[in-house]
Amino acid sequence: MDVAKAYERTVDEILARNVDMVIHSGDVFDTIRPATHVVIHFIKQSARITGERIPYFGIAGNHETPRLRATTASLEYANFAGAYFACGFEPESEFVEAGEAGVGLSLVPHGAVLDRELVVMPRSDADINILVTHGTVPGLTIKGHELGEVDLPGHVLSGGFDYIALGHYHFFHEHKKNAFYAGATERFGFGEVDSKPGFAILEFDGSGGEPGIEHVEIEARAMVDLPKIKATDMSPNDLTDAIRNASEKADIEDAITRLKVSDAPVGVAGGVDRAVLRDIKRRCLDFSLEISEAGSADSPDGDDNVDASFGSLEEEFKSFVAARKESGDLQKDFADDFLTRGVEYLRQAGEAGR
Ligand SMILES: [Mn+2]
Repeated sequence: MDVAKAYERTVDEILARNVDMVIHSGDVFDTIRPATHVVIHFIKQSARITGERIPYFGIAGNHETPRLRATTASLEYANFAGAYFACGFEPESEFVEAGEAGVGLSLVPHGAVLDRELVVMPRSDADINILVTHGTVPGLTIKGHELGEVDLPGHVLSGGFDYIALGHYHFFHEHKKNAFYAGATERFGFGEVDSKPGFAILEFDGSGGEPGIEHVEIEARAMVDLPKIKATDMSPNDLTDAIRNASEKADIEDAITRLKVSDAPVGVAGGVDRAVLRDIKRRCLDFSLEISEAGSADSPDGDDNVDASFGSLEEEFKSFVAARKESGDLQKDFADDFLTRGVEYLRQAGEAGR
């Protein structure tokens, strides 16, 4: 699947709107070492912005910040296309003529956020001052839960800026009247099934007040969460029929599709008609069938993020990583990456074994 298309569509929308400046608040890439074709796509599309003589600035997010200060971030490729991304461990300050305004940009890449003593000041020579940074703000709540971990200290976010461009949280989200997460341009998992991918347009009227802000949605891959099937007492044929019915009731063409089945009698999952599954897989971009057996730890409708077909092994792996993270044997960022990838491999192995 072509995730990079989202960036191209975003650039299309940006260019259609005659903007005076473009700001990226981090996590262009999801890894420190993106594949070559991804980097090339990024440079080409970025050059469409700078080719119109539109100033383009950004910062590195947590995903693309090098682990070692001595290494270089892939984002620096953008600098060859005339954009500028701050990728290091220090805040940077830029003065940019954009439209009729002199704009002061305080670029605080994720690597600099880790500095607890961080102080960032607006520029006195600028008409408009914008702070660009990446991380979790105090008080950010997701699905009713406040995130315990805050990596953007409050004192940095209160310092006299006209606007704070936040990156990291994938939803378009107002933190304060003048501080927003622009949100991601693409969905990255089923936790974001309700998100509206896009970007934010800011408008400053020169009065020194809060800018107008508009969220521009862009077309993204469709994600479809099919209604859950409770498979108590079902035979393999019953379950096959239920899966086929569920897939026929929704528009899953080219979508990323998920179907959860709970309480399947032991052994029934293996008897589901493979031809039916193959047919569904052909219709959508990606089909993830998550079957939990009756009596497995996670079969009640509790945790929505658990792939129950791998309940026990996955749970064991998760608690293994959590314990190592807790004890400090694994560094937090590494532990999170390790967990995500490990779970992915377990699920892939589960798919292949079916
Ligand atoms: Mn991030």
